[in-house]
Amino acid sequence: MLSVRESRSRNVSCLDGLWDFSIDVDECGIDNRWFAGELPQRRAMPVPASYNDIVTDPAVRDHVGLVWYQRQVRVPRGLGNDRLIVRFGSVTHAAKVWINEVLVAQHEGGYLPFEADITDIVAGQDFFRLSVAVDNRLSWDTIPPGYITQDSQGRNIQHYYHDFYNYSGIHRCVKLYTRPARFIQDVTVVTTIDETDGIVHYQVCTSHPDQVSVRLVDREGQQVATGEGNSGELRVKEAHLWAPGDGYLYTLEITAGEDLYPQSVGIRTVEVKDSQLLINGIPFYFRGYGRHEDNIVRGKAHDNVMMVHDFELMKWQGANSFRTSHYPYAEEVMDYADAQGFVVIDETAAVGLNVGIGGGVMTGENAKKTFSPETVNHRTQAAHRREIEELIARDKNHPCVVVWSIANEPESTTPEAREYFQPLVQAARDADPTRPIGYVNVMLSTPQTETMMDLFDVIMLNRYNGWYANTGNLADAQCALRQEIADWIRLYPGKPIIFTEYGPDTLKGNADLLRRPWSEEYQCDMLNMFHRSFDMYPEVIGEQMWNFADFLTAPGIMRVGGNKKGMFTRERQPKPAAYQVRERWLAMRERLGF
Ligand code: BDP
Repeated sequence: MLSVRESRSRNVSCLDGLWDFSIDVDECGIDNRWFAGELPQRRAMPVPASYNDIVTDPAVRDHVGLVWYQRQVRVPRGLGNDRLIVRFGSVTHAAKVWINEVLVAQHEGGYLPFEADITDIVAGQDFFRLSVAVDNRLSWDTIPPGYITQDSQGRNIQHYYHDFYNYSGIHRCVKLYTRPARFIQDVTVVTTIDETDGIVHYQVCTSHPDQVSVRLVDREGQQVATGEGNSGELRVKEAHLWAPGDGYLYTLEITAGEDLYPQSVGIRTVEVKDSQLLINGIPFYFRGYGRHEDNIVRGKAHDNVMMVHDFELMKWQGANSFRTSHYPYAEEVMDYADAQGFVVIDETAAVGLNVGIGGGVMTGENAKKTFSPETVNHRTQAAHRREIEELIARDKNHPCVVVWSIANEPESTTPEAREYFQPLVQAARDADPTRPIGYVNVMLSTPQTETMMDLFDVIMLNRYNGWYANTGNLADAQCALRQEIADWIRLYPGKPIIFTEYGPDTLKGNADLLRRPWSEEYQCDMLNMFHRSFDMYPEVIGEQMWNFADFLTAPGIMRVGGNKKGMFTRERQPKPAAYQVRERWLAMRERLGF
């Protein structure tokens, strides 16, 4: 799916702002045709934002079910023969969209975009009414999965197996854009390197059989190559490569009939070889974090202020990469990572496919099986496949993406797990034969008990030695960790290992001379223990600690106002360990380049 870009044939306007909002307590909005007029008992709600923390009423904040958003939109003037499209960056988790009284779009999956051509419905009108019914319920048929029970008051209670709050609403920008009636539908760009030349392989899909021509321009606007036809290869002499820390982008200007679409292109290669991940033929070492789209008041909403600030903090600390744990991030973040030369492990929203754990701790639900007709089943798998395909369709042209992560901490020790995942790995490879594929492995799934790692190209490990195991005993934690790393290397020779999570909960300001768990000192010591261990194994090619910043979770006895494993607090202030890690990472940056 193409990103929304402005060009001489495409105008873009933004529908963000204050919308009307109502919760649909009795779930009668559709039957009562709320889309046909003003919403009952409406209040103002900003878009984009999670609605949960905006309000003060717990009944709204914790509402499990449908809520409605609505606004009036002016039809752009002078449309001529152009088409008008409305596009949502994400609605969490499912959406139905009406233009006036016509249902124009339905989408499931809370972190990926969708759009609808609304030209014929709004033709001849000055204004139209845009209504969105948002459903935040998770079930065994959704990604991520969950289930609902009723409490003594008859209220829905949402349960899920992942460790972050189920923020809901219209989380990313809503855009209205125009394009010609005959238009460019899609483009796929793959790049290779031939000595000092870059080769850009492109394939363009158009709505009609129009003649396609392309020109590649550099950052200064100078044309460096041209081509004709729907597919082809462009050779760039002495190419300026996209590389970690050097987000150099060319623009592929695609013309088909009246339509012009500008596609950013970073020329770079990615390959897994001999326990290393090579970017442009050079071994890359990941320094960074798992992150969350999580902020005070706005929840999971995309926000340019917080995005740029977070990248500044990551650069301050010497990071060069992150994982989009545990769902696809806003398209703005992916564009910015491209431009900043950040390296990204791009993850689907398949988190919590594991009834044995929830937020790192045993749930006591081991009696239930994760993969069964009553739990994660073939409908979940179909939704998961769609998630993989939609993610790759959205992000395939981002040079920053070097690995697809198709799930976080699924159950991965049974034959059922393998059976579930094998076709999904194939779906990912069919959608993108060029990038390595991995899944993020949970601590309970050891090299000896894991049943599916051979299907994947990289080993990604979340390990909490010293926290959930050997709590407070770093000597024993270290032995166990090193033994396990050695076992992975022995059993899976040639596969690189990336640590995608490690670190203890740490309360800022909690100092402890005895350096015990939850203290700032313990965070320093535990991270140190991991880092010293990583340094012993060339097969370990990355350290992405958990987490960049503290974040909100559902309430629970294991969480004090959320998960506190951040390098930074939720307000983005550094904990002492952030300085220690900074020293290490800046020295590595000095030694290895970016
Ligand atoms: C892992 C999860 C992550 C949790 C983390 C933790 O991947 O989402 O937040 O552990 O327990 O299980 O802090």
